[in-house]
Amino acid sequence: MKSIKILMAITLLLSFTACNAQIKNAKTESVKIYGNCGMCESTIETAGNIKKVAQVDWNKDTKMATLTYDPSKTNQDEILKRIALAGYDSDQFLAPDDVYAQLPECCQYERVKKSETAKSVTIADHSMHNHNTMTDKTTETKQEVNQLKAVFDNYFALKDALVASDGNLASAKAKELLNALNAVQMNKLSNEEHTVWMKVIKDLKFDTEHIEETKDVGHQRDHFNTLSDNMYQLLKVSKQETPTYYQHCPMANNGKGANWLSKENAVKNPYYGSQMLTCGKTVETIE
Ligand SMILES: [Cu+2]
Repeated sequence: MKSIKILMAITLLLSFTACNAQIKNAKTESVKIYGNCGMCESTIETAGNIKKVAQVDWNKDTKMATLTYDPSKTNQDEILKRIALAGYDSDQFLAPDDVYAQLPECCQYERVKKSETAKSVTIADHSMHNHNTMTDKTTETKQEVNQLKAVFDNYFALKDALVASDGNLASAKAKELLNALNAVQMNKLSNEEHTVWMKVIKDLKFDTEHIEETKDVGHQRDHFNTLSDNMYQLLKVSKQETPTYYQHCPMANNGKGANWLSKENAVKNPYYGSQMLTCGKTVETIE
């Protein structure tokens, strides 16, 4: 019995060392993170982990997390900030209230009174940047936090190519959009984004692939119609730094009408281009 225990201990030790071996000059710290259950554990660890850079091991009984990280690439604040953005408070960073509210019921741990020292983290939080000299790393973290931004930006570029009725450019932009879609790490999405993502990703890729495969603007516009509907659903649940305008043209799609998203309130119709450039109107402003 004793030998089995020792064997288990050795195996555990070895696997632990093997994981950490990937992280260079690993620094280890212990820090409290608030949470409840096993589901919290996986969310916390997934949010904190970055391959070869940071590893989080959270204990649901003690609420203590072991952070192992490469100090030349990240720091405790960055890890805790990512975890706060996934819904979990630490004594240093508080999760945004809306993200906390979206946690499954079993994960809604009791929040301690907001401490004076803890900072409330928001998606567009710039307060950290001022006293953080590692600019590159901060940018990296921010991209992860707002990783759907590349998807939306490439969609807008595709839309502009269709406004210009440029099938070659639209095909090229669709290729970039496809790359951006493939680069999204689902586990870094918020719960709400994740739900919509699962619903629309197959169709997003389908339409984007078809737009890429042709130079025929008419065919591209057919796919852009459904692509825009799905992008709209995704954008509705994703935090934006600037407003997006949801616009409608009643004549497009053989008179059935079609919508699209734009960063400008002024109408530039992607379904007709110069033929009917300003046909349409803004039907919703998404803040
Ligand atoms: Cu097609």
